[in-house]
Amino acid sequence: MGQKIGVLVMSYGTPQSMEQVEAYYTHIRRGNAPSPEQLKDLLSRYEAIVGGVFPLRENTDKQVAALQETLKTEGEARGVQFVCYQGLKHAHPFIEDGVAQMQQDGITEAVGIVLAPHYSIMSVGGYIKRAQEAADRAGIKMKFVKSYHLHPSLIEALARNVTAKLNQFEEAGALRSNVRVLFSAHSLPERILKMGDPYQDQLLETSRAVAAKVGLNEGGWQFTWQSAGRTAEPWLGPDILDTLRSLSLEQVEDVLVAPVGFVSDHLEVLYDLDIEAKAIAKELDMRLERIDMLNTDPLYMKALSDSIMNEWEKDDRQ
Ligand code: FEC
Repeated sequence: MGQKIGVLVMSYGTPQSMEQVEAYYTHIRRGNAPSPEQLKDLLSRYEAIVGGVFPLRENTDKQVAALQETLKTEGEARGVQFVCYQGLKHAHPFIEDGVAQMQQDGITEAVGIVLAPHYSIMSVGGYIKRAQEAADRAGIKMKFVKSYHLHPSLIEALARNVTAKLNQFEEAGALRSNVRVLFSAHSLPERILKMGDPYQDQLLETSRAVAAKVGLNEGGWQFTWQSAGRTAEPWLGPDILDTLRSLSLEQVEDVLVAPVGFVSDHLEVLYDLDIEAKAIAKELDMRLERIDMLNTDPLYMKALSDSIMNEWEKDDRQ
């Protein structure tokens, strides 16, 4: 097999035990330890989620393995070998560890991609900055996929998952046209808008494309934020909990949430939506369901692998 090309697959990262939560939280807060109340609150959220305490760890492993498999065929067709390395934002192996491993394995060219489809300077931009700095130190030539929020396979997978849940509403006796679809994503501080950040626009583009593919009419869907940080500055809204309260006033009884900003099962989905939002929905006498997450969906793997190929084959002079 010909030259080895590194693929740095970057993801958020999660602790691997309750004892590691404090260090993890401190890392997210750029070295500032959380208060005892903040730590207690986060520990209780991890305790509350079902299906394994830290499911993101295993899900990221599975996604990277599935992507490696998908890239095998692409490499064979091009006479090169794509080798995946994990680089996590807030846990081991950190982004810098992934780059160091590539250097140790003699990799000189690599492509980086984040397991999050939408670009923001505060999210994907942060991953890329750290990877680029580490690659410069290691003498590795790196290119990056910045976003892939409109890749046809991603839209197809999300639309299929929305349709599957709408069918379930119908089977349970609801009128399909009465179900409100809420597309959601992690909120960020409002100041990103003044920075001309593309995050919000890209999320709306994904939502619009999925809505069109599913055949939702204009009033059948809307976008809302979730999981905002608890800091003093304003975060993008409306938050999903407020959106549910407004929908209740509009007499909406059936809601399907599609967290298009996330790609796997983890705390922000399993707690913020499945426990917290569902509890509010119950109080409001609403039925709230969530679409399945993509995890290792072959269509998602295709979206990642196509985006990596496109970036790798881009002419450097462009
Ligand atoms: O399952 C897990 O263990 C981890 C789930 C998880 C994912 C995730 C994704 C994103 N975040 C984004 C932005 C922020 C900003 C802050 C922030 C804080 C937290 C905390 C936890 C957490 N995030 Fe996260 N995020 C996940 C988990 N996130 C836990 C800390 C406690 C809390 O606030 O709930 C605020 C930082 C600060 O205080 O300065 C900003 C964005 C994404 C989606 C893109 C991506 O995956 O990178 C954006 C998964």
